[in-house]
Amino acid sequence: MSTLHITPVAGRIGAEITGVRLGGGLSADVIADLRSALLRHKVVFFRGQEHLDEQSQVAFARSLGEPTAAHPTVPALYDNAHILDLDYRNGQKVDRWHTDVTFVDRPPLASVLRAVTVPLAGGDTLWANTVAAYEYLPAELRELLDRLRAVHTNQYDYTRVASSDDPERAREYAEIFASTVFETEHPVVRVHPETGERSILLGDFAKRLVGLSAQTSASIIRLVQDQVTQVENTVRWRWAPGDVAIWDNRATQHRVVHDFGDQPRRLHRVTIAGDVPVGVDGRPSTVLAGDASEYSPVAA
Ligand SMILES: O=C(O)CCC(=O)C(=O)O
Ligand SMILES: [Fe+2]
Repeated sequence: MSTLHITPVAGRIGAEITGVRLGGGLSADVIADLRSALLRHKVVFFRGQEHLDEQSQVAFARSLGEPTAAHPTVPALYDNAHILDLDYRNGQKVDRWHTDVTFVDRPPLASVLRAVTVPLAGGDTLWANTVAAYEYLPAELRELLDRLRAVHTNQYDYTRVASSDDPERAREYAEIFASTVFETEHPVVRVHPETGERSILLGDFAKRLVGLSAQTSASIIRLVQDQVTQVENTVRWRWAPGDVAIWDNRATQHRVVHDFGDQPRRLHRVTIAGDVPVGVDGRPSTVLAGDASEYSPVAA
């Protein structure tokens, strides 16, 4: 047992952790407690970690697993190969519910996100618990979803930018994002490799359901996403500089709230290598396009 204090933030997801200074070299006890809090609460928050920089953020992330490259297609921060620089002046849009990097066969196990610059108000981030979402579905719907598979892709429609955005920058960013095509077929319900819990694996990169018409696919995806993102399944974090959030990317979706206009907002993300998802029937995800081996090893 370590000296961590863990306080739930919302009823079904999220906890704030105090009593730890994040960085490399944390004791095995602390790491074990952090890991179990992450499995239980799905996203954990830390205030006041202003001492962290790129190097120590990566060193800390390494204690949870092997850091991936910053992203399969988006270049890393200039001086650190593991840091994805989320700076909203670059035309990046993450204001739709998603699980990180699900267009590859090995989506990250977890993401470690650190606030560098945030607006005085606005730009909160929301997370949804995809295990709770599954558990609260009617049994008949769970049984259907257990058998479905979905195609996830990084090819997305860059024309769907908000009116406040710069369409030219959004188009440029979308071109980089999709510069190499990645496409993977995942089970819609995955079995969590550590907890055994069933979790919904969909989100914004899921484009269609295998074997169903485009219309039926879209309707079912919308139905499920509406359930996942019900406010009861979510938690919302109001950032201050130096805050860190870690989420279990196998059990959550998230999105930013894009209500901060032109104010600067910048966060640095490190992702930890994950495994290949497995469905209720034991079938793993399969690659349709793209080789993600340079992006990330497969976690054991
Ligand atoms: O900027 C945010 O709040 C979330 C960004 C995001 O989607 C991510 O870090 O994976
Ligand atoms: Fe994300």
